[in-house]
Amino acid sequence: MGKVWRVRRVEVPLTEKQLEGLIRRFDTDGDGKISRNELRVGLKGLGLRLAGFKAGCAVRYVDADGDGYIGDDEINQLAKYVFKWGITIT
Ligand SMILES: [Ca+2]
Ligand SMILES: [Ca+2]
Repeated sequence: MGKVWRVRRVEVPLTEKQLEGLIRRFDTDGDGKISRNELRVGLKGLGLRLAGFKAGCAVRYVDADGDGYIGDDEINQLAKYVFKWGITIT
């Protein structure tokens, strides 16, 4: 009450849990894994700069078993990694 909310450009930082859900939706071919390309497209969709570069770094960092994809058990780590970038939705 009496509080004026500015509806334009309200930046809400995503939590790790929200990021994880978001990242799962990047899996456009539905194989349950996030490829570097799917991550790049997804990050770009969030308006992130250098999405291709960041996707490459993220996969290299997070891909523990080295298959080049972010599997189900690695998505949680990816969410943690992406969280550090402080993704916000506007
Ligand atoms: Ca996929
Ligand atoms: Ca992997």
